[in-house]
Amino acid sequence: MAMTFSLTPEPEDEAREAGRLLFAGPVTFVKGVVAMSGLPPADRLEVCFAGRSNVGKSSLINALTGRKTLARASNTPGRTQEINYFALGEERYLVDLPGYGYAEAPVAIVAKWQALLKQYLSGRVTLRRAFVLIDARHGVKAVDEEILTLLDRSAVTFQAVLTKVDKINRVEREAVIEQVKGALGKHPAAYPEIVVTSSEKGEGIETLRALIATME
Ligand SMILES: Nc1nc2c(ncn2[C@@H]2O[C@H](COP(=O)(O)OP(=O)(O)OP(=O)(O)O)[C@@H](O)[C@H]2O)c(=O)[nH]1
Ligand SMILES: [Mg+2]
Repeated sequence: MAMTFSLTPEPEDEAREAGRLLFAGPVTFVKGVVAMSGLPPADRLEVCFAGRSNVGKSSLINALTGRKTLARASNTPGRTQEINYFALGEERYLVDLPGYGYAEAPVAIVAKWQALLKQYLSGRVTLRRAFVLIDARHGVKAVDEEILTLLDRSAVTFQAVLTKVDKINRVEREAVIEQVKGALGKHPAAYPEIVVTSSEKGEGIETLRALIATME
């Protein structure tokens, strides 16, 4: 059966308020994890942010939490090399994953990240959803397919999040959304709604907050 994809609608007032409240509460950096044994206790729901190096994962976490420098964001690709855990009070973990597709990363390091990523995605029982970030200027690329397939195999529901949408115009926006819809159609673990965001301009941020707050 063909899946149909749409954009995530604006949240209802109640969900929007739940999102606002959750993200207005205390946010703390918990730890950077380099091995499964280092994961914090699985005592609350968590969502992770995956995507190519430089796609805007850390910037999105900063925008969601309204803290400019909570997650390190930079022009240097491959900066985030650990699984970084952030806590929203005692309600949720937000997990910033190492970026993939960074051509200059040494092979041995890449292999190590991939192994950890695989273990994390298939072995974390409280992981409720993976947000897979896609640069709105580029759409879904071959390097993204690898993680989408990994998510299918791990049976982790993933939701595509377009980033940096402030950098493209209306026409480009429609085109990339169509491209992403087509690419997601091949993945059984894809959640049927796409979120369009700009960490720079705030677009889609309240929608994501509401999604994370109302997840069960
Ligand atoms: N215009 C614009 N630039 C953005 C946006 N989000 C991120 N950027 C820029 O994109 C670059 C990379 O952002 P990061 O948040 O560090 O990307 P990342 O995915 O965490 O990268 P790694 O940790 O290396 O995997 C930075 O220069 C950001 O300022 C956005 O919504 N709009
Ligand atoms: Mg980062």
